Amino acid sequence: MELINVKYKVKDFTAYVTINRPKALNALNIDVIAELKTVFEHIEADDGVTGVILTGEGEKAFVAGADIAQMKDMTALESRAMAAAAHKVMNSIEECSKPVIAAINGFALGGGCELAMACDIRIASETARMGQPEVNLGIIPGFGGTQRLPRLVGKGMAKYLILTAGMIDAAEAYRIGLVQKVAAPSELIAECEKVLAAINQKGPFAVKLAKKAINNGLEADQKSALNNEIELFSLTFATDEQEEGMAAFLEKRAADFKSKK
Ligand code: DAK
Repeated sequence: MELINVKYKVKDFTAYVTINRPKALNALNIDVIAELKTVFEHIEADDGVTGVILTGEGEKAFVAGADIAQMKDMTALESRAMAAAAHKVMNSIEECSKPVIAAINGFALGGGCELAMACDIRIASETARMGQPEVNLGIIPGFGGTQRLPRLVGKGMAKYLILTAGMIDAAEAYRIGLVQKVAAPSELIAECEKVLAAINQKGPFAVKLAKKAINNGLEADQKSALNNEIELFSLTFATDEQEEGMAAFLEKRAADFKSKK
């Protein structure tokens, strides 16, 4: 993988993906989006990765939005191509078979907030600031914000944030359910690792199916979503994981899912 704008490393089965344009507050340009695509394709195919932490380089920003300098002179058709490419990447993160945690280490604005929302879980540094300031620029959110934000915080709060272009701090993001935890800046990555470690102790197939059931369900009407849950739930009974998890409970011992893989 040739990467310039994104850093990638794997340690202890965790992939660390870091957007690396600190001079532009890690703004998303076409190259970053292309590199994220490559990285997430790689993660999906790599059995040596069981979880992902996505963050921004430096102490100031997760991602301060799409790159305004690059967008300024785009034609409508160019902006459409960019949106299509970015949506594919956001979807591949949302649908990744491994849990993805956004470590929000500073500004997460516009496309940055949208990138964080495509992740499964968001953990913010106390210094994080989040928002969808697009209407300040005469545009609307274009990387999924009009759809993922109301699904996370409700229609009223999403309209409030998008229409006012307001920026909120980590405490407020936590209060409205936009982030699931807040950590001291120095503890941010460790906190994400702790959450991934907790998930990794569970049955990996069950974790994957639970994520799928939630994602599928939110795209469907309730009846179809519940039917989908029945199918995925019953599938877990075809696995060694279910046998091991239930046997371990009844034998009053910790489940050992790893040896059942
Ligand atoms: N794009 C490009 N450069 C950026 C940037 C951005 N989004 N944000 C910051 N920078 C650059 C600044 O220009 C500055 O560069 P130099 O002047 O040093 O060369 C450097 O990063 C440091 O920024 P500041 O000097 O402004 O730092 P401050 O601490 O004073 O302020 C700030 C931090 C985050 C409050 C401020 O930088 C800021 O307001 N940034 C812009 C936030 C923003 O509006 N983001 C864009 C939201 S709109 C699309 C789909 C989706 C989108 C667009 C198109 N299509 C399908 C085409 C999404 C759009 C958005 O994300």
